Amino acid sequence: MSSADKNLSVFKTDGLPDISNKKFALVVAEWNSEVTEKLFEGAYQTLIGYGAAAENIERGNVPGSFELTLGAHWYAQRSDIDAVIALGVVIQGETKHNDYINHAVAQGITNISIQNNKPVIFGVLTPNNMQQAVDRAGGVHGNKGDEAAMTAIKMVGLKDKIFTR
Ligand code: RBF
Repeated sequence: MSSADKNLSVFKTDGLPDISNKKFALVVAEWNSEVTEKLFEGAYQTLIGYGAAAENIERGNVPGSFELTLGAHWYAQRSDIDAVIALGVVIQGETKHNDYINHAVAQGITNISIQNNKPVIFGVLTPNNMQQAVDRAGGVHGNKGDEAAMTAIKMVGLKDKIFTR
């Protein structure tokens, strides 16, 4: 993968699936809400922009990123939801807590994705400081919320390609 491909904000958009009948759940951490709201906005607008219906997008808030796993699990258990996107910001360096939270959420989201057999997207920023977070949530480095939504769309399409024959 070239470095240009790593910024998914300039994603490849050819061959994207029809998501007009797909349902998405966005789970948003309230901790660092000034940034998580921007991630949500980016993810929501990307889903809408690529054809999702507003009534097919649900949102649930959780207090902090640590709770993203359970919030996402609850949505992922619903058979009508096609993909879940977990959005949070854990600032490194402010506290050793970040290591515990980041690892727990990364592992938790991996686990519930496999358990529920559907995409659960890790949209958690782990920057060194607030400025880096702001830069990645609608700032100079794009919006990781957009990328999380695009990842969800692509994984929904891949699942259909593999299982719908
Ligand atoms: N939640 C976040 O989403 N981002 C953080 O940067 C963050 N830092 C925390 C630092 C400390 C010392 C504590 C105790 C919690 C922090 N949380 C953070 C909240 C955490 O995700 C969770 O909501 C709480 O630990 C309750 O389970």
